[in-house]
Amino acid sequence: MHSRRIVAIVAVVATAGLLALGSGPSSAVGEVLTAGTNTTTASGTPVAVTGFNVTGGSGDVQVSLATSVSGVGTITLGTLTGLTFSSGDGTADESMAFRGTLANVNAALASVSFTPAPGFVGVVTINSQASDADGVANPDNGHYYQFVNTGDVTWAAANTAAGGMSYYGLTGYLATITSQAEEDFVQSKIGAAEAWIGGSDAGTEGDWKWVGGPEAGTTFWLAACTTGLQGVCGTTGQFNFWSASEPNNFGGPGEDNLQIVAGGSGFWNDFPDSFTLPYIVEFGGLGSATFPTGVTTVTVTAAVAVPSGRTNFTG
Ligand SMILES: [Ca+2]
Ligand SMILES: [Ca+2]
Ligand SMILES: [Ca+2]
Repeated sequence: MHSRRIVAIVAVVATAGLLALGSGPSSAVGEVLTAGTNTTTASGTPVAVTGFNVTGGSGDVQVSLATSVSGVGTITLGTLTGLTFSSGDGTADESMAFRGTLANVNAALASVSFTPAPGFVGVVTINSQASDADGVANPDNGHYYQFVNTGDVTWAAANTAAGGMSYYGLTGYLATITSQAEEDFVQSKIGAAEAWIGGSDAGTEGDWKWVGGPEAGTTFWLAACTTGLQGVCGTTGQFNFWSASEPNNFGGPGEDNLQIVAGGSGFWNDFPDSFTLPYIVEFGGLGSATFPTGVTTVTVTAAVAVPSGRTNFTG
């Protein structure tokens, strides 16, 4: 891979992930990413790639940079001040993702260089992307989540609010938890707080369905699954994470809405809509994500050598 002799198309992708204010995905997005300026270098010679810049949005931003294929060279940042890396470390990386204040991110973006792999000649593509810094995707499904803890609301109000939220083109919905990995990721967002999620049995008592997202209308729990189930129900084929003896439809009016209980266990409980809680919104599967992205090329030419056995004319 390090000695290809034909011209290849290599993509270096710079990904800048920009999230809005610290609360998460739905806050002010609107970052604008300017990709680096296309440039040229000789084989084996590092070159500065100038022109990368992020503007707009608010709060910290996240940026990623990556070559489109492996083995063609690496990207290095000359300035690492104030950056936190979620992949790579900013030195000789084929891909990297980092976050920081807009000023620190732009200082780093002003110090980008590309070092061609030994012997490589051809065109390298560097891809870039930006987003707000809280927009960390669940690696299990690529979805984003926002914990809304700015005033407790009923489940119905939370469900309506979630559906009105969007994140870089993805429409929100009350979280649908369909695997242990997703359960764990959501729990990491809410800590010891309690929160509404997107399940309800208001349609038919004891028939628990996800109400929104790609799973809308999917039944995940029926009585045959048994109370307190934590895992996949053999009857529905769906993941559950109930607290012991739940759901129990407790009390006179009953309980038709799904919450994660307080304390950090992540366990589920059926709860009355008249109660008010924070809620967690999921983004992914509805709509298409439109993060700011850019493409930059570095053309690596063969080094010019003076033929042996010949003296340059100096007259
Ligand atoms: Ca989900
Ligand atoms: Ca119920
Ligand atoms: Ca209950």
